[in-house]
Parts: sequence; structure tokens; C-alpha cells
Amino acid sequence: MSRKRALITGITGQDGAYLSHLLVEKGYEVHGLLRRSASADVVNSRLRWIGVADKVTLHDGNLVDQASIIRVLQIAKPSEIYNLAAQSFVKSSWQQPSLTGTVTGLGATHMLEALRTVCPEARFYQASSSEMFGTVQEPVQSETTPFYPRSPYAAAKLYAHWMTINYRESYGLHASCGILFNHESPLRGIEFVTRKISDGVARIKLGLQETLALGNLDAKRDWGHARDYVKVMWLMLQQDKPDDYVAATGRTASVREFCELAFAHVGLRAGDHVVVDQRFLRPAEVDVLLGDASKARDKLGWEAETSLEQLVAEMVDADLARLRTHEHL
Ligand code: NAP
Ligand code: G4F
Repeated sequence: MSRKRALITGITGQDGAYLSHLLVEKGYEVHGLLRRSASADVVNSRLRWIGVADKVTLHDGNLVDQASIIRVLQIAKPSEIYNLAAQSFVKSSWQQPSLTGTVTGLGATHMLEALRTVCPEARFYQASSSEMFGTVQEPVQSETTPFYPRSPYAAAKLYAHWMTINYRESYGLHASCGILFNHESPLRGIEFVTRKISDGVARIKLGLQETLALGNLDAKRDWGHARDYVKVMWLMLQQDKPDDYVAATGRTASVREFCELAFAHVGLRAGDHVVVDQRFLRPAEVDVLLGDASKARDKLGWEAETSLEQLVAEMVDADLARLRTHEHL
């Protein structure tokens, strides 16, 4: 039997690396869309870290260039497409709202149109986000909770979300949206708060810096591990019928609590090192997110497996190891 073929956009990001690893383990032929960078030596650093850089095929292309997507689909001939590419940093979306709308929003339409033209039988996963709940309309958010986006990023994701549903209903595509709550890992970008904290804690522990400057310490998130969350993406595309699912842990914690856990892991106190810097505040904030993933549990048999304590420990340990060996990621 021929191997299943998957195309991942955003393959060089956090989730792209974990999903590649999962699919390679499952015997897939994995292809990825790679946007050209002047720093070509670091573009696949996450794929190298996770051990799959030489097991995936990368294709030059960009979500804003529809012709490049069509060409990559013609070459890769995927039966499953995971659209993970995005300008994914919420704070930057106020600085670059048009770019965010073009990549994160319109990029999904480019993918859907290309799929419809080249390989309409392929199954499609859209990386939707809990950020779409924004100013939450219910204390616990599920697939039926109304959305209230609070950033250009969230508005762009909401457009992509509804376009995916619209294409499913209009053209009968096997297209599904995963409304994923925050998920982190040692491969998280350094600008996101959890990795900024784990890296900062490791630096303070090793005597490389004294303080950690953060923004809103009271914001609360439902934080899981990316390794667990890529499994739900794959499970969604194995179902006979496309559908939308929330993935979350069902536990929320504040940025302050995340700091306390991370500093305690190395025998330090967050209160001795964390300072608030107004530069890291946002024009509008999502105060609290807490997800209900019971639909994914009941229909897909999926549950988050990693506790917040385990996640924090793994991230801090990875940053300590990196700094000790002068590895950059
Ligand atoms: P990430 O680490 O920021 O990765 C984003 C990926 O998109 C990178 O590979 C990036 O390439 C690529 N990309 C950006 N602009 C592109 C363009 N114009 N053309 C092609 N590729 C482009 O994000 P992540 O944490 O893995 O998240 C994956 C997806 O899930 C994103 O869509 C994100 O918005 C969404 N999401 C994430 C979370 C979370 O908590 N992590 C939660 C819900 C939804 P470069 O490497 O070249 O920058
Ligand atoms: O780590 P963050 O930047 O992630 P955010 O904004 O929740 O977005 C992430 O999760 C979304 C899912 O809900 C994804 F769709 C999105 O792509 C991304 O992966 O910030 C988390 C919280 C915010 O409330 C922020 O204001 O941490 C607060 N925070 C406090 N100090 C900080 C900082 N965030 C960052 N990045 N840096 C700080 O110094």
C-alpha cells in the first residue's frame, strides 16, 4: 500500500515540528511549505531539534502567493493538508494588521481555493484559535460559545474559520477547524510569554540576568502541551465527517502562576525577579480563557495528557540545557 501524503503549511513553526514528528512516526510522506528566508541556516532548526529535518520534503512557497500553493499541491499530491501557517503572535497583529489579515486570514482562503482546484478530495485542517473567544461570552468556552475577537489576529482567524466552514458547506470539502487553546513546548517561539518565562528563569538561574520583565501578570490561559495538541489535528482528519472541535485542558492559570511554577522549579521565587514593564501590555487584552474539550474527548477519544507542572518543568529544563550548550532556538 502506498504511503499517506500530508502537506503542512507552517512546518517550521512549533506545531509544524511536532506534527511532522507525529506523521513521520505514523509512516506518512510529509511535505511542508517553506517561505524563503535570508537566514536559511536557521529555518529548519525546530525540525532538526525534533529529529525529522531529513525525513520531510520542503517546498518553496508562501501563503500570500496563490500560484506557489497551487504548484506545491500539484507536486506533493497530499491526501491531508494541515494549514498551520500564520502570523501567529497576537501582539504583533496590532503593529502589522494588514499583514496579519493577509497571511492569517486570506491565506486560508488561498489554501482552500487551491485545494478545491487541485485536490478536492484532500482533507483539510484549519488552525483556528481560542483567541477568537476574546472577551468571553461564557465562563467555559466550547464549540457553541459565541466569538468576540479582541485583536487583529483574532479577527483574521475568525475570517479563516468561517471560510473553512463556508467551503465545507458550499463545496462538500472534508474541511475541519481545530479551535485550539494555548499550547506550548520547548519549541515555542521566544516572544510568547511561556517561553519568555522559561528562558528568563533559566538565564536567572545561571546568573546571566537578574530580572524578568513582563506585561499583564493577571491574564489567564488554558495552557497545554503542543505534543498533545497535534494529535487532535490528526484525529480530526481521520473521521468520516469533517467537523470543528475545541482542544483544551480544562484548567486555567495566570501568567503570575506560570512564573511561580517556573521559578519554583529551579528553587527561586518569582517575586524576587519578575518586574512589570508597560511595553509588554496590549491595546486590548483577552483576560481569561478556559476550554471545554468534551466533544473531542467523546467523539475523537482525545484528551490533553500533560499537566501544567510537567509542561513548565520540561520547558525550563530545555532552556537550561540550551543555555549550558550555547544552543540557539
Ligand atoms: P508558529 O510557531 O508561529 O509558526 C507559524 C508558522 O507559519 C511558521 O512556520 C512560519 O514560518 C509560517 N508562516 C508565517 N507566515 C507565512 C507565510 N506568509 N507563508 C508561509 N508560511 C508562513 O505558530 P504555532 O504555535 O506553531 O501555531 C500553528 C498555528 O496554530 C498558527 O496558525 C497559530 O496561529 C495557530 N494556533 C496556535 C496556538 C498555540 O497556542 N500555539 C493556539 C491556537 C492556534 P517561519 O518559520 O518562516 O516564520
Ligand atoms: O503568550 P502570549 O503572547 O499568547 P496569546 O496572546 O494568548 O496567543 C497565543 O495563543 C493563542 C490561542 O489562544 C494563539 F492563537 C496565538 O497564535 C498564540 O499562540 O500571551 C499570553 C498572555 C497574554 O494575555 C499577554 O498579555 O500573556 C500575557 N503577557 C504578559 N506578559 C505576555 C507578557 N505575553 C507576551 N508575549 N510577553 C509578555 O511579556
